[in-house]
Amino acid sequence: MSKPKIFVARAVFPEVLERLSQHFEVESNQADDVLTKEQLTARLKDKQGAFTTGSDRIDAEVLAACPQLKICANMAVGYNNFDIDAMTAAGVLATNAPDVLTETTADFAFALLMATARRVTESEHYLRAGLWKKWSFDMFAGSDVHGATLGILGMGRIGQGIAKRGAHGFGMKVIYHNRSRLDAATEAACKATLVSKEELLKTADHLVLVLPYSPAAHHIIGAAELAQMKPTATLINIARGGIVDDAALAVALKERRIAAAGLDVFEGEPSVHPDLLTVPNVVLTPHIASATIPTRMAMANLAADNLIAFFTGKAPLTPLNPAVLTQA
Ligand code: 8YV
Repeated sequence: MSKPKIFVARAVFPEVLERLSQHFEVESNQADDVLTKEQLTARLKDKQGAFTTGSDRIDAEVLAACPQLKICANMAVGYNNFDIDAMTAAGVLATNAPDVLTETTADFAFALLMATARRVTESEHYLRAGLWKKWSFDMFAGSDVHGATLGILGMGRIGQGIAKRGAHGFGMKVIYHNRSRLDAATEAACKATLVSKEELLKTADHLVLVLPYSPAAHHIIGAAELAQMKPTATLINIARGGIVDDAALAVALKERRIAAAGLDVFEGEPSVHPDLLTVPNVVLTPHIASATIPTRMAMANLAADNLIAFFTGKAPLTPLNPAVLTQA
């Protein structure tokens, strides 16, 4: 029997490709070219499966041109690159890669928070530029992380990991806003209190965004929300570009309406709003929150596991539209 054909849309670990090739006829993009929609469609046309990343958009147009496609396995927990409704309508299973990146991503939220609040990159640039001539009492004075109020918008698995680090590691008071309230045991483990969005914005010393992107979350932090934050506050976005209005944020940072921001995701990335590149009180990283080798390996293997399970008649591990599996 011939093996199902799959396309791996971006470069991955050779070990994972090797695993996949035991089960599939694999075509891969090890050159790691960022494919246009037309190129992606052309490569998927004769495939039954796709191994995708957050930069590969699967929508109704792609699906219509690829009638043999049965499953798209995303090597990401976020899946706003998938049009889930269109995939369900086309009978194409979508899977993502949750859990395996939770702790690594929560670690990174703290890396970015601490770098931002304590002005690590700004002061390093100053030193490298040869500007450091003497100690002074307020040089690069930042804001404390320990004991401060940590606000979390979006309290899923990663939000909870951040809350635990803040509450137990840094003695922070943790407040959160989420679509639904956590159960009492989880709230207690996170030492977190549910508040309104307005209260969150007004009270947080450090506000971390960890909610999934959806059209409803577009610019959920814009000029009006930034105006409600403390002028001493820090804003951290490790969620998705588009959740923050980057142009409004650049203005707020420039005018010191908030103290600083740490951003790992951007509207239209890899492009970054030009004004964010010129304001000093922002720490910018290129979407690396899940980037450790063990975690990226686990994410890739989970995407591979989903493909292998699906084509060997087993239950996929992390389906997003499981209704497809029972469709006639
Ligand atoms: C991925 C992410 O690295 O998992 C996610 O949702 O944003 C990152 O961990 C990125 O999306 C590439 O797939």
